[in-house]
Amino acid sequence: MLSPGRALAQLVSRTLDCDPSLQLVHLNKAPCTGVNERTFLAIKPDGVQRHLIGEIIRRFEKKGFKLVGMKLMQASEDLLKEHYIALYDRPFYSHLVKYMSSGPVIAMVWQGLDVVKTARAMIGETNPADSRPGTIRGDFCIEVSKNVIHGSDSIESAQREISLWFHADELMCWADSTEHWIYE
Ligand code: D4T
Repeated sequence: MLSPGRALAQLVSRTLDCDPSLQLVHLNKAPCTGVNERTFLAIKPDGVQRHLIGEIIRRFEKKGFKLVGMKLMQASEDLLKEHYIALYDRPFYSHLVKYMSSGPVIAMVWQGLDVVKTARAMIGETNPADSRPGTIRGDFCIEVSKNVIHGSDSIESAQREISLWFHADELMCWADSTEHWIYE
């Protein structure tokens, strides 16, 4: 059972994050479900170098998802080792960490109904050769080790990755004026 203080904190957090009439509320303790589900996406160094930032953001924006956090950054090896910890024993792990830290990446948090699953579908398969045309990897890359974009593979991964890459005050809750044309 939650203490009264904690229950109140959860209620406040939930109210703040879900109320679209509040324009710019900074917080990270969101109940990430329904239309407030969030995913972590990162345009990898090859995507940045190949000038694909605008093209990739355009796809998620036009789909109807809401951008709630974004930064251009050079990720440290420590951050990337933690991010890819589940792949620690894979032969490509060190190369992956080096490549991901070799140049700037665009780290982003997107929000919307089923955004984790839908973003993965829009991204395509891990190996671009298996990705259908129309997906990001199907359209813009060839090799698995240069596959342009990362997307969280589950809601749990998304929550872990968002808190790894972003501070609470870097995420924004804002009212999207088109929302009632996107959701019932
Ligand atoms: P990410 O995590 O980058 O969105 O990729 P996926 O979720 O689609 O796939 P993953 O975690 O299995 O792989 C992470 C990352 O490692 C690169 N990779 C993968 C690689 O360089 N060689 C390989 O053989 C594999 C399987 C590509 C994505």
